[in-house]
Amino acid sequence: MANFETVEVNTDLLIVGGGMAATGAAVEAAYWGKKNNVKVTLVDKAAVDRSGAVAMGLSAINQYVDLRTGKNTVKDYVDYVRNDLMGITREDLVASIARHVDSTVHLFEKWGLPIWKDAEGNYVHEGRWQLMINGESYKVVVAEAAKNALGMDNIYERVFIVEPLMDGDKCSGAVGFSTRENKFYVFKAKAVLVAMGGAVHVFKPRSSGEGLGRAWYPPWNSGSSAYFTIKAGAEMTCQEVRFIPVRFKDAYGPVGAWFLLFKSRAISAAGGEYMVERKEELEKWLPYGKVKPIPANLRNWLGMMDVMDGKGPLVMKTEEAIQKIADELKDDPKGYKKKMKELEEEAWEDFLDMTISQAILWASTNTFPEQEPSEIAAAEPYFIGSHSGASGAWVSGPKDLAPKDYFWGYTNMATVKGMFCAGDASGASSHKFSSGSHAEGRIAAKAAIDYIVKEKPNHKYDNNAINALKETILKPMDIFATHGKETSDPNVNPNYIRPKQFMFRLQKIMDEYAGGVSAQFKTNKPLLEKGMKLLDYLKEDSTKLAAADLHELMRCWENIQRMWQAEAHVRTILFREETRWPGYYYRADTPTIDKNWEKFVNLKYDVKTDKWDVFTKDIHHIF
Ligand code: SFD
Ligand code: AMP
Repeated sequence: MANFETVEVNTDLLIVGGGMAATGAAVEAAYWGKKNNVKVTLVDKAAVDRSGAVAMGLSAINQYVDLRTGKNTVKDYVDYVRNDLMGITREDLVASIARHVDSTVHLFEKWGLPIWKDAEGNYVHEGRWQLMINGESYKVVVAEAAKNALGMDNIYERVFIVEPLMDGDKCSGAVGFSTRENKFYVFKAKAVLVAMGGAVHVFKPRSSGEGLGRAWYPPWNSGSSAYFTIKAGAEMTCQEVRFIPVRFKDAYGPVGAWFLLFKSRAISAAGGEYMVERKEELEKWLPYGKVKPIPANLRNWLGMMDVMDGKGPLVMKTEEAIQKIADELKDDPKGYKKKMKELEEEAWEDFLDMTISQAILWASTNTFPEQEPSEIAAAEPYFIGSHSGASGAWVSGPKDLAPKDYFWGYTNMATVKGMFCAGDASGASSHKFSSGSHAEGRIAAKAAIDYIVKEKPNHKYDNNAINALKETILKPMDIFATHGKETSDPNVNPNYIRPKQFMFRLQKIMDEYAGGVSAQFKTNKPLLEKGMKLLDYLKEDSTKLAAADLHELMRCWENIQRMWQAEAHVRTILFREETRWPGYYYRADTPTIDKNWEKFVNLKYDVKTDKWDVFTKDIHHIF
């Protein structure tokens, strides 16, 4: 076996991940931990300052409920989320975040995040729930707060977490490896808070060749949360509710600021505005076709229909939107010029704050947003429970809000004891975004400390099992060391598969059989069944993955984790015999929305029998 030192770390609460939810968890856990003498440790595969989805920064805070002014209520937010997700949402979880998210945003401001203000000193809204920020350093700001709270001695960076440790039915830690040194890490803990983000590159991306790796959501979120929770035996929910964002094509610049702040229109090459011309289609998706705002997946769907009719490309009328705003000052030439400059700057900053590559693409293609429109397109599917998708673990709601069967003792605890989830890791509570994920991290951390204090878990560890895990996790290094020199091209070898090839194979299966970009997001039962069979073969070959170095070892495990996310997804779409989110995926053999399916589809993996169980759970309304 590869010669790796084993490093053991003993702690009370282990936070796995270092993104928005994890940094929120760190701040809250440090506070309650100090009061209760509970040790808190955080481990991230990257450097917390720039890890996760907010690495590049963001240009908006997408969840701010504004309870202070009384303009909105928690119920308003729950109604918005339920409608956007076509009825499939845990109202208790959405409300739990909504009632706390404003205080998290106020903390961001206190820590130094610049939030746009108007002349009266009020926050500048992008839309009803969204605030504009100068967010290039957003992640550094929240990371600093987390580091100050925990102390660097309690933070492990560049350690990739692979597997949970279990003591019977309780989660007792995690194992992983350093991506810089030959070290295998064993974290022993009384409770674990999972916040390792969503999953990208499960489906074949539009980007290829020199653009490979460019995606809207960060490619380094590779399904670790889903894998970790599934392997621990946790019940998972909404694994079919992937997210397809419409984005500026090829560099994936977000559209929210254009639609909401600049009030821009999107049209097809044929000149029509699909949101207007295809209004009648919305009647087919009632009652959600009639709600305001129109659900994200239905907005996608109307645009996709234009593309499928050969009317593409779709474009965002940036020049028209900018002109319309500036025209308000057309009788004041000086003011007009100043406004035009300001709008131009805002357009560029929107991308420079969060998707720098889109600004680079605009620059390299001589695009002047104030003069010409830009192409937009539906991106490949992502698994991201914090945005407009919903996949994640099935977690307990808060005692005061949760219906009986949604509550089992500690808020945000999965169905596995001692395992808490937040951000993309927890499901059925969409539209938390960066701020809600941070708030949910805080909620989950407080509950996890409470669990540790009240339950006083005292775990047993099986050294043989840990050694076996070490052997399995490092096996790709052994395979390459043994066989790597047997062929002149190390990519072509009958004894192994390299992680990049493995990833391409996974993406091809998902793209063609599970409704990816090249299948126009459409699938059906026979396609899914064939896809499942191919995933089985892929799983067989995953034991033959080979890694030439530590970086590739990480790539091997990222792709195994993606494969498990893929399997959970295919099994769930197969089970739900309707089409509920046509702009996310379309089951061509069950092409309509069906009231009888207004239920959660949950699933669970049993590690002992290697069997999956897929079943429904009722939706309870509390508002
Ligand atoms: O408009 C392991 N998001 C936006 N949110 C907003 O509030 N405003 C916006 O403007 C947003 N936009 C946006 C957004 C994201 C992206 C990529 C773009 C634009 C281009 C969404 C939020 O960013 C998102 O909802 C939250 O960040 C989710 O938080 P969380 O904590 O669930 O995920 P994370 O922040 O990505 O962190 C994951 C962490 O896990 C680590 N990790 N660590 C150890 N071992 C492993 N195996 C690990 N695997 C992963 C990561 O390193 C990271 O620290 S807009 O376009 O929507
Ligand atoms: P995006 O940039 O697409 O991630 O959007 C940012 C925020 O604006 C999210 O909360 C979206 O749901 C919302 N949003 C984007 N476009 C629209 C639209 N056309 N109508 C209503 N809300 C939107």
